[in-house]
Amino acid sequence: MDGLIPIEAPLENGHVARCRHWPGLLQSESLEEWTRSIPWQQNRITVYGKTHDEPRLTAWFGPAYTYSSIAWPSAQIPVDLQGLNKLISNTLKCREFDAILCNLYRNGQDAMGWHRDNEREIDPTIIASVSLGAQRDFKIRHRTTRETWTVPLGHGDLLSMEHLQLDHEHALPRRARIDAPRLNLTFRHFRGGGT
Ligand SMILES: O=C(O)CCC(=O)C(=O)O
Repeated sequence: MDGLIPIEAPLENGHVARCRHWPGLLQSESLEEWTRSIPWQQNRITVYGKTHDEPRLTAWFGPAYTYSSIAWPSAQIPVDLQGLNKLISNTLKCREFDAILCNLYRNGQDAMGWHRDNEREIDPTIIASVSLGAQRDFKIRHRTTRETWTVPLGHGDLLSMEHLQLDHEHALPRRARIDAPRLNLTFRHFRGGGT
């Protein structure tokens, strides 16, 4: 059963921004196995002229894609992730996703700042996010009203972000007291791909 996070904000383009949450849907997935099988890399990003390590490890599967100062070459989605892709797209009743961004937060010091997944090639209709491992707070806020929602994401949770990339941004803040890792997979559609 999914839970609707009380966002439900009508947008000027006629869509409704919303977020749905399925706690524990994928709890049989193993954090250790996915951590082992994904080819993690440490990227460096340049912000305001300063270059530093991103506070997390990442991997990308899908068409060539650039965000911040990182250019990912195209990479095929591995067969085992395709299985998860099918399961999630069936749950969300949408076509299979074209791309997966993988994030590994080694502990509470690893994080992701406020941003939108609003690159031109990404379809904002629905982005799906799977969490494994340590529970972390996922934050969503309206860009102008600053209204903020906190969704604690635990092991096996599925979250959908639907039309959420226009007026809202999201983040995964640092948490000083968390020592355990968390793995996140975000499934995205590329514009013009599939039906
Ligand atoms: O780890 C998360 O839940 C957030 C991931 C995220 O914001 C992203 O990949 O754009």
